[in-house]
Amino acid sequence: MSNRLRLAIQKGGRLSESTTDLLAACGIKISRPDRKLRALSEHFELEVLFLRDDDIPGYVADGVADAGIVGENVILEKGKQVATLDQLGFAKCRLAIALPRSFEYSSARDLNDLHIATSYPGLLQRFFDENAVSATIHEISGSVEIAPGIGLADGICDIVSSGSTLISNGLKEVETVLESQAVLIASTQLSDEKRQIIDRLRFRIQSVMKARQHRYILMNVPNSSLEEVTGILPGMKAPTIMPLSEEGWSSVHSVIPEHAFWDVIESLKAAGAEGMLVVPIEKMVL
Ligand code: PRT
Ligand code: ZN
Repeated sequence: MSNRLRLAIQKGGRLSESTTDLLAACGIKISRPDRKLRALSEHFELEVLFLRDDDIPGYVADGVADAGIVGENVILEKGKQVATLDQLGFAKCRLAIALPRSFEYSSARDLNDLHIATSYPGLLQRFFDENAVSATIHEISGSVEIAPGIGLADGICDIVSSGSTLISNGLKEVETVLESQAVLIASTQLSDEKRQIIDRLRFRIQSVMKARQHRYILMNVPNSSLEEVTGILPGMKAPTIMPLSEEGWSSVHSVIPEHAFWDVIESLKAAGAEGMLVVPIEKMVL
């Protein structure tokens, strides 16, 4: 067993599905009969522990688990000694301060003397210190968003993703305390053997993440437009250009970043590209 890397992941919650999807995309299948709290993966030296997300930093810091997947917000709030290795691109959210909609807010100074309810007292206090705010923190463990409505606090500091929870509770976001997403963390005391396993896991994760961030694009281009089209393509290397059977036309293949996708497509179209096909990439190994 000791030659397996012990990876702690969330047992059930917002991180669970994306975490198991990521591992599956890395070729790591976890069979978890009877929803046990431990499982071994097939085809990779991993033992997976299923925990509450709040417990993951402590388990990794204590060496009970070698590594973990958890939100940055939880790591930073807990302040445990762990190494944060990679951002994983899912469970994106922010820790934000919100006040009743009618509050006239202009700067952090307006927070002075307020009572703010939160499950993140450590991060909120740090924000107050950095911004020279003197306010009272009420630590509560759940349903933070209802605190102002029931008169428990003037405002809240909580995780926001779409913002709809704030809106439906008559609150507005006034400050961002932290931007967060899921991260891979590890113990700072890994043996050489375990370090090798985690390096292999990271290599796979990076190949999957790069693939998710890119698209493969194929198009037909009149030869007279080739120079303009290749100038637009921000591919990894020069694009592949092959002659079509139709005289004067070429097929151009390239890889483009997902974030630039629509801008690039519009420019390519304007430059004369036709019959564009856009294909997801499964793995990308550079
Ligand atoms: O049971 P366990 O302790 O393991 O889970 P949990 O209930 O503590 O956490 P869980 O599963 O809710 O969230 C796990 C992690 O997902 C968090 O630590 C964040 O890193 C991340 N995450 C991403 C979120 C959200 N988005 C999110 N929207 N965590 C919580 N929320 C909640 C937020 O607290 C608020 O109640 O959703 C509400 C706001 O959502 P919007 O979309 O209305 O803004
Ligand atoms: Zn939790």
